[in-house]
Amino acid sequence: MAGAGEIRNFRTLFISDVHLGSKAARTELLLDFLKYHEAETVFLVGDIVDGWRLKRSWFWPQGCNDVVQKLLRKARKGTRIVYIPGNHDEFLRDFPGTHFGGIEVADRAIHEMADGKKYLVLHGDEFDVVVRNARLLAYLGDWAYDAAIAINVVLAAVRRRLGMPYWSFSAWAKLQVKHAVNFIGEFQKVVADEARRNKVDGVICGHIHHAVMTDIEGIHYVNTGDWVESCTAIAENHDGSLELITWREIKVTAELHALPAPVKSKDMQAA
Ligand SMILES: [Mn+2]
Repeated sequence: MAGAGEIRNFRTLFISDVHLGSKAARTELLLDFLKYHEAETVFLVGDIVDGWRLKRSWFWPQGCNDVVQKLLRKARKGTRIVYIPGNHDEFLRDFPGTHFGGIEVADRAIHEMADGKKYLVLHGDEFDVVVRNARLLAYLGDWAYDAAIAINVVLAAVRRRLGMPYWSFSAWAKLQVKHAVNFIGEFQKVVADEARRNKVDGVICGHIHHAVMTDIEGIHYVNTGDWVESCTAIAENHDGSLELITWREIKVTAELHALPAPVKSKDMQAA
């Protein structure tokens, strides 16, 4: 694992749920991460900017600008950057196919890894409705499933026009701590099903702030996590293999090693 000061080069990086504009965004750590990680392509997998927060009260410290500048600079230097909006930055969903500052906007993407495996890349909030009503939809069948997603997309667009916030799965799931594990499992299953319907090998998403790489009935389910708590990213190596990077852990470990030994001693802290 790379220590501080060593730049790593990847084929692709996947980052999501930064929530720029919310006080919880770990912009300093992300900036640091972007400094030490280069890639040919960077996918921003949604909820990069927290439009709902900004609508309520404007909070845009220098750290937010620094992150945006860093990404734009990467784009200028030749990194392909694809921005897939999430529910918190859904204002960008009105602009699929557009470019700004060298950044492409797309609803979802199919990414082919270096080894030829295909992955569906999407934020994942469109499946909230399926997760919420999983049992009912399973009972009603395929048509109800498709209808539920279609209605949800229309409803989200109407709410957006009316200036109402999108219903947030992740916030809601966190409130239901007892059931959160079930909901995460259900979300993963539903997203893996979508990958199967698209006849791809895997899926890379965000939204639920739960970074993981796992196999779900033959589909490689990958979640990028977030830059609010976990500070995680997914990286594709040049051979097509994927890596889950937890930057906070690497940073903390590197900082501990940099500390002189006596400072780490419990006696010193007690004193
Ligand atoms: Mn989201």
